[in-house]
Amino acid sequence: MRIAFCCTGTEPEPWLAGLRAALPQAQVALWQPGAGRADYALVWAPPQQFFDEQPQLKGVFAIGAGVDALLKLRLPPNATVVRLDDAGMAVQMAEYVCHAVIRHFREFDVYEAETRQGHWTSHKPRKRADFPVGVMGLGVLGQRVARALSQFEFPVNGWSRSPKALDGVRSFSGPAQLDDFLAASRVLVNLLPLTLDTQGIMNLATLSRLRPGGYVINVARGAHLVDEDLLALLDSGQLAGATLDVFRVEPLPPDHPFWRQPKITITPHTAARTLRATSIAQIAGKIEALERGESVVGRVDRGRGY
Ligand code: NDP
Ligand code: OXD
Repeated sequence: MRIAFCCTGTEPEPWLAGLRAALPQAQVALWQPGAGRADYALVWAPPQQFFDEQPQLKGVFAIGAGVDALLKLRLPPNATVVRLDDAGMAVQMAEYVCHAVIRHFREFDVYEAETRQGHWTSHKPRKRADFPVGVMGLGVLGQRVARALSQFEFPVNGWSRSPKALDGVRSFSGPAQLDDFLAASRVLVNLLPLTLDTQGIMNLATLSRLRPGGYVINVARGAHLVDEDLLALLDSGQLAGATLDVFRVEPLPPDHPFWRQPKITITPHTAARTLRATSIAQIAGKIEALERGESVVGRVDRGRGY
């Protein structure tokens, strides 16, 4: 069995060594233009040339959870496309989102600014009931985030394509229930995949439906958010702030107005990182399962876009 590794922006050697150790029967190689044909591939931001030269691939494994960029390429017609299924990302995402929600709810950002100025001031405690959190996307990551938030006793709403029954989460589904979901939420967490249906979903109309003093946490993809609409709602005071990990252009260009808006907290696409050892173990297990003719979880539905 031959495995090609084609991941832009990733140091290949530790991945190649890990894959060789996990699958000693396989020939694992870093892809170079003109390389021999492989059975399986591990990819992140591969060039189109890679797939054009490898039409026989049986399986394509993204070393991330989001496959929006991958699905824009012409892929081998018969390849099973598989994304990472948690692989250590869900707990990181739960940490990130809980940190952002709690920092805003408890006003830790305000306290930090005040104590830096030498001010000893305490603020009236805010009520958790006044901060219902809406999680858009209740998949592998969204469900873990919703569970963590409900353990902190925030009221949690969730919105997905199909209805869900999750303890401590009020479920909304489909376009018909989006307005009700937004109206019931004050903090909005985006964990949707980027698809034709979800691009630009956080815009003037939808963000205006949040409860007054709304707060936006975008950890999915930059193209879910209409940047100008967020800025307008922050300027008008309708939204209280935002924590953004993902952007339409990454790295966020130095002249982008988000850098200068003090109500926006920026992190550099780091909410949930791919963990190499866990990911290799997961992918190796799935390659073995596919070789045995079994099905695997995390299979991407190309038509659905995630
Ligand atoms: P999943 O595919 O497991 O879950 C997607 C969820 O979104 C599902 O609940 C799905 O509904 C819902 N959904 C999809 N389309 C729609 C729609 N049109 N309307 C309503 N709900 C919809 O994805 P993950 O949880 O694994 O990951 C989510 C995203 O997080 C990734 O696509 C990626 O962009 C981003 N990400 C960001 C990282 C970071 O570091 N910032 C790291 C990793 C991922 P249903 O359940 O009904 O199918
Ligand atoms: C992912 C990401 O999709 O890193 O895994 O954003």
